[in-house]
Amino acid sequence: MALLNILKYPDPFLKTKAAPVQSIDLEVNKLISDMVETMALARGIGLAATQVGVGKRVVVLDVPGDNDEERRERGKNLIVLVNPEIVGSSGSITYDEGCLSVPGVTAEVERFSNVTVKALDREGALFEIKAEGLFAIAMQHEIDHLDGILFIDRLSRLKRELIKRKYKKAMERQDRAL
Ligand code: GNR
Ligand code: NI
Repeated sequence: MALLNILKYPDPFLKTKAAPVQSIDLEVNKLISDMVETMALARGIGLAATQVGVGKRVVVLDVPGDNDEERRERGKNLIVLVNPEIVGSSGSITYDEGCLSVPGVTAEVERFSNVTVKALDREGALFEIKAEGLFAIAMQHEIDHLDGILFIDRLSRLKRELIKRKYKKAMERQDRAL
């Protein structure tokens, strides 16, 4: 297991579109293990390979459930998506999103409230999963990463410019503190 470096906006690699995984070999398995470890340490609910500088369509998710028990325990809802595809969607939901690649800022983003996603699991078996609420939001957020899209790209131009300024200031503050 190894910790991976999470790329931060405005790293140009975050804008790249990831390629489908051809075979879930040892290398992809190692990537998945390292992404799970990296997501846990960063306390994220999801992580896309693009964020760790790998252009492969791989996502890991660990979205806490509604009850307290599930909120405390990490890895309980761990799910791996290889070559994920949204095959059904409905409704809309607005949520205050954050991103490990855009640390320190959040913004309200509108997405589908329900999605059905088709993907391969770690063993290469095809499966379909229906998601709602935060789980559905996180899946869309991660699939966006694989297509080179950040949550700030989904904001109106005005809101995007405001949040970029806020982010820049937060980053400068952090640099000075180091
Ligand atoms: O940890 C994360 N929390 C989160 C909260 C609201 C909407 C999306 C997310 S995903 C984010 C981790 C991350 O950046 N994944 O790409
Ligand atoms: Ni993100």
